[in-house]
Amino acid sequence: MFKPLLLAAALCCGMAHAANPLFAPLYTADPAVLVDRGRVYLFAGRDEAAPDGKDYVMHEWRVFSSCDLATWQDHGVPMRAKDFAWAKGRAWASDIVQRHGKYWLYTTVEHATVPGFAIGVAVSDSPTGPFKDARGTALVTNDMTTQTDIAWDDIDPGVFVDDDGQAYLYWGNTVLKVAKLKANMTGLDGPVTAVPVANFVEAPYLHKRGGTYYLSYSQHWPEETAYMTGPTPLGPWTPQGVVMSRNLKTKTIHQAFFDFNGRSYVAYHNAELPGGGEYRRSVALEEVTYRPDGSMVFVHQTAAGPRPNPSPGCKP
Ligand code: FUB
Repeated sequence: MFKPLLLAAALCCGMAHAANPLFAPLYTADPAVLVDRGRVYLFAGRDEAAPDGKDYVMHEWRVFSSCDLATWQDHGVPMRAKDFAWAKGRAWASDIVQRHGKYWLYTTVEHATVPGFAIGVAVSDSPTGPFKDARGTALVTNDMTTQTDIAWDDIDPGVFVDDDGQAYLYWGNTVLKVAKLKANMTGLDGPVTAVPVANFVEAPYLHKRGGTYYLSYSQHWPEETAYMTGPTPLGPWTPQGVVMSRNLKTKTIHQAFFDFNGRSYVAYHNAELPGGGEYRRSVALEEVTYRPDGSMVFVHQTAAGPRPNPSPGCKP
């Protein structure tokens, strides 16, 4: 059963328009977006750190949906990190795609027996879950990649299914990596390739507009959002610069670009909810504009968020 989540601005002022950041009073981070049958589904990790917390406390992902980006419904918890029997916990960044009539959730978790972070894949018949481990083992473990010796370099999956059905998995921290996915979505198809990107930190995300592929990511520390463009899902990549500036209250930003009902958007996180901070972040949304040459206009964070964009036929 859908539980309406009316945002603070809507409650106080009788407005339908959701203000940034979204999903108060929950602290949320690392948005991933799926547009399915005219509806936007937004997945986020839930930040549960105490106000004086010194690290992420993240046990579960949450999923919300909207027909207009103004009113959101809270569908609760589609999955917890420990739903992967092989995981120790830590529900870090995820990504969601639809394929073969099913919904595939790729997530970062800490592995229980292979030291370091890992990437798992879970599947559901519904975008709101529940999601179940699709393999029974991790898709990527820290020992599979050797470019750096840090424990958190295999995080932040960004999955993209191209028009020809080929799926790609980008991921990484410090070193950007990519591999093709098998048609069954649960295995790597071929080698893992490191992609040299200056100043890359994390949060790779691939989207396509017309015939151009956009590979966005977080660079520098504190992070800002940069992107590159290319003619194929594997590049070659042309750097296009910074599209969103760093946050004031948290060093991470983690973006997801998407199109919905004729307009373009980016979901990201800041820490602007009351009581927010480094480990108490909040997801927000902005509209994105493309120039005629395909480059993106710099995105400024706003308190208002995007104007409502009602999707015809989508039932709130
Ligand atoms: O939320 C935990 C980690 O912080 C994510 O995996 C990174 O993208 C950064 O946002």
